[in-house]
Order: sequence, then C-alpha cells, then structure tokens
Amino acid sequence: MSGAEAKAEITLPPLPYADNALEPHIDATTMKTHHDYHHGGYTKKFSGAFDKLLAHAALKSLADKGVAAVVNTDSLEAIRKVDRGLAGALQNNGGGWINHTLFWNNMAPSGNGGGGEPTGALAEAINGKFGDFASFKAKFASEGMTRFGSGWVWLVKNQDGLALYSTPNQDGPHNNPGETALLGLDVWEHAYYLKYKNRRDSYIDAWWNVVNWPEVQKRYDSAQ
Ligand code: MN3
Repeated sequence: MSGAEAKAEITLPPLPYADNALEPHIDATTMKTHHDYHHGGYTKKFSGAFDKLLAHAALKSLADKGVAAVVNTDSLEAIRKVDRGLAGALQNNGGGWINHTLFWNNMAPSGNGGGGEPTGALAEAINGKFGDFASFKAKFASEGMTRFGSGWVWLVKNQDGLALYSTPNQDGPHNNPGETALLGLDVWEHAYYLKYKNRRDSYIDAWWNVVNWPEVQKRYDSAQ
C-alpha cells in the first residue's frame, strides 16, 4: 500500500443505523453530536496530520504500512523523535478515528442485534477467563468507573487469549500490534453527559442493552 492509498481510507464512516436507533439507552442528540462533530473532528484532524506525515521525507515510509500501523506504539515513538507535535496529533486523532469507527459497529438497536449475551466460542472464552457473564460485566463496568478523566474500556484478544483493560484519552488496542479489539466502550463525558450528566454508572448499565454481540463474536472469530 502507498501512503496516499492509506490516507484515502481516512473518511468519516456513516452510522450503521439512524441517530435515534439506540434510544432510550443512547439518545439521538448524543449520537448525532458524537458522530458528526466528535468523530468528524477526529477524521479531519487525522487526515491533516497524515498529510504532514507524508510530507516528512524521513517518516513517510511509515504511512505505507497502513493507517493503523501509524498509531502503534513503535511508530509513534519513531515519529516523536522527529516531530513531537505530529506524534501527538496522530496519537490523539488517529486513535479517535479508529476507536469511534469500532464503537458504532460495536452497538446495534436493542432487540435488533443489540443486547443479550454472547454465545458460542466467545461466551466460552469469556466464562473461562472471567467466571461468568455477570462477572465479566462487573469487571468491565469497574474498569469504566475507575478510568479517571476521559478514556475507553476494552475487551481484546491477544496471544494469551482475552484481556480487559482501560486506556486514557484516545489510546486503545491499536497501539499494541498483535492485539485485536473486540469490544470498546467510550467513557468520555461527551458519550453520555447530555442524557446521564455525571452518572457514568447509569450510562454503562444502559449500554449493555445495545452491545452488538454478533459483531463482537465476528471479530473474535476472525482473530483466531
Ligand atoms: Mn467519543
């Protein structure tokens, strides 16, 4: 892939459902603002930062590896040695672009793809790692509640199996080559404040009703 081809991937993907499709758990105004303006902003700024990367003779070959490879920890460290500001812009906006692209697809309307419990091999892996589904949910929610400030909670697959952790700001599994993000939860205030105000716990409780387990299962299967 050329750097220019990689850059062409940086567009704002449309929401895979209507703004109000996740009501009452996530309200239409939050969805529209979050997608159009927050994700839209990350897309525009990531695209601009990627142009700057392509203009750096010493760094542009990194872009040939693809969009995700630019924001892994090793690439960001190499970029930081040459241009600290650019590394920060790629880390924050590239991460924001990748994380939100995953997030919309991790959700579906409640009762129409969203909610319920995982099945099959993914359910077995979750039960094997966390004991049972309720314990997994409790640990996931606890990661979300203890993430100070802005960030994300992740269920990932790596060489050791499943792992669960939170990251600050727009960091995420894309920083770690060899890890596949299965499920991500945005715990930035912009994801819930209009409806839930300071009640992050209520937002997380409600969010389980719109988790798209078939999509998570698909990601788990393709990471085998
Ligand atoms: Mn967000």
